[in-house]
Amino acid sequence: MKFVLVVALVSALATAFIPSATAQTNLFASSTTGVFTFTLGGANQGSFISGATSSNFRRLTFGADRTGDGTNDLYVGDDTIGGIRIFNGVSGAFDHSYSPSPGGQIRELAVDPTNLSLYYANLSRIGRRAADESFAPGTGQTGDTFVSGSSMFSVIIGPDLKVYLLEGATLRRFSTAGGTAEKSQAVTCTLCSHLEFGQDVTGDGLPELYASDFSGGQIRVFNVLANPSSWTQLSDAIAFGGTANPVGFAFHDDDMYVALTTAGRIARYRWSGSSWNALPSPGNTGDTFATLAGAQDVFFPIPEPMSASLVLAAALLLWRKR
Ligand SMILES: [Ca+2]
Ligand SMILES: [Ca+2]
Repeated sequence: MKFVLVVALVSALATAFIPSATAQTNLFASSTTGVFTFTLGGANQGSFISGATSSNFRRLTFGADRTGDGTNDLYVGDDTIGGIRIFNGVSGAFDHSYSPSPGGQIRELAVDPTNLSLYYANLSRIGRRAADESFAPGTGQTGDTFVSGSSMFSVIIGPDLKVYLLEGATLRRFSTAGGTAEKSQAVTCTLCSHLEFGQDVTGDGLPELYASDFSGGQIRVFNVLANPSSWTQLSDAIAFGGTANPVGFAFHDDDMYVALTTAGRIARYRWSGSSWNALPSPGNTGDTFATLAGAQDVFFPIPEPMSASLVLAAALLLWRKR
């Protein structure tokens, strides 16, 4: 049964992720004023986007092709317009934007890899649009509202294809149908601003759920997959201190990249098998991968269909071992 599920998902992903003209191996990073690409050596390759400016860009992700060229496009939250800007995923040219209603303060973007629906957190709710931008409300909701609430800063789709979000300091899990939370649990997090599944630190082959604590200055870690009915909060991955203000972060191989907005840099750490250790890029010290004033988010695009399929298939195959 689970094998059938894996095959079905791989097929869905192969359809959903359309081949890109160019393979992307760079890190994409947003700051309040731009979107840049970096080599894994920490070199800033300059602005990726053109045709739109802001003083309040936030999170970024790659999602459904809206420019019609057959490649995934770049989505960036923009507090200045209270909405989401869509850029050509290959050229970086601005294409169009939309403002959810209620709009304002888009603080997180997440894509469902099976159908490229876009989820967005804007404090009072989680919104959702289908790949064609049509409204995709959750059960019992209208318009583009997936679920409503308060202090909604973050949302992510897990390898179990469930929707995880933090409402204040309460971690909640929903099915993609929305409606009532399947599970809710209070956690320690002062102001969590981003969620991501990443490095398995418990050794069971299942990724952990990570959250950046903006005010607390930590990267929090939750084990939510080993026992879906009983979650545990693990030791913090990294403690930056309260003034660095970690926001978006991303995983690549054994490394974690973290955008520290007030500190104005992207930090990098490598998992040793037992701890996270600072890994500066050449020419830098401490945990500095690159300096970036007003750093907001970091992201590794998965533009090629097999890459996307293999990532989730691998996660699900590991999941099968339970
Ligand atoms: Ca495109
Ligand atoms: Ca684990």
